[in-house]
Amino acid sequence: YFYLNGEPKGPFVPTKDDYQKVYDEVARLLADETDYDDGSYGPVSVQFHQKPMRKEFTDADSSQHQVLVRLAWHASGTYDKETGTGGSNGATMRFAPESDHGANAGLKIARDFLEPVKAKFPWITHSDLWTLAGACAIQELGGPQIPWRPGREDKDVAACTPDGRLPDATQGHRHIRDVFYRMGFDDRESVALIGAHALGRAHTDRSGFEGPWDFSPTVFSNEFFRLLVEEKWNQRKWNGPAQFTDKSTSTLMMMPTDLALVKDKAFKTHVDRYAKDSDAFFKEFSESFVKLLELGVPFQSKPEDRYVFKASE
Ligand code: ZEM
Repeated sequence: YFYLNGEPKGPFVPTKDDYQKVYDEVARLLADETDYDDGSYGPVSVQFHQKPMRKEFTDADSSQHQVLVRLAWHASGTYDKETGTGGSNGATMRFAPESDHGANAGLKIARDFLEPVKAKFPWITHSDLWTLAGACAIQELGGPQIPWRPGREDKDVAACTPDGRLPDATQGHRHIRDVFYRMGFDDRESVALIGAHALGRAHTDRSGFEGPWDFSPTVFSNEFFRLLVEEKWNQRKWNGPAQFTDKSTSTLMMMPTDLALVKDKAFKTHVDRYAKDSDAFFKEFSESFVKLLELGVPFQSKPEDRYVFKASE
């Protein structure tokens, strides 16, 4: 209930402006947090195609934006179109066992980051907040607009999804199709979505993999696809899981599922197209990401009622 002068005034019905305030708060916290970075991978300081000095990657290299994108993705990517279970509606990753699923390692950081926002705007559900924050992070990192609408409800622990619904990076093209088709995506949408790997990096203490996919991991771009096509990728010699490194600088990485996108002919058609056409990637990523965040959500509103949030300056 919404209280005015201590009197309950009936259910509070938030408007677009109220959700924009949530967006602004997430963006503000992200900007504050980014100031603590060493800045070496900040959006301003790194130019595309610039080859940085070889360096070790530390936590200071990644801001919270990328992990918020990963949270929105893992909250949504459990969807199973046959049973209608999983998906962003429910925010069941708040609970064990789902919070402890191997694929979700490191996402507590993202969930905790958003708790002060939830405290400030208690009327928003966790499931709406997590998806809105993902849309916010994409836009704030220079990505396409992500039209978003509310309507998700939090569910309890009984709605947790079984382990194994999210993709496993050690696998190949067949596994990618199994997982993304189960959600209801086709090849084109699957490839577009995985292009989010332009952002952020892998952490040895989360997934076991290590490093960023491109030279500007805090800028949304089609660099992931360009590098997949233009670089030569060699297996990295190390004790960690099988991953690949770029021949030119040995500073970047690709996981087996990433390279599956150029080994598989049908996937590669889209990789080639996105590598050449950034506008097509931005447009198709946005459409696919909007669809991802809405899988299995019983909206009262119509697609044309989605909000387009104003990005911060
Ligand atoms: Zn990811 N992803 N992902 N992904 N992902 C990681 C990191 C990030 C896969 C995967 O196993 C991994 C999509 C698809 C797939 C992001 C977004 C999206 C990491 C590293 C792994 C292992 C985690 C770590 O160590 O911190 C696989 C197998 C995928 C499909 C085949 C889709 C789709 C995404 C969004 C639309 C993002 C933003 C990151 C970087 C996170 C960070 O903290 O920097």
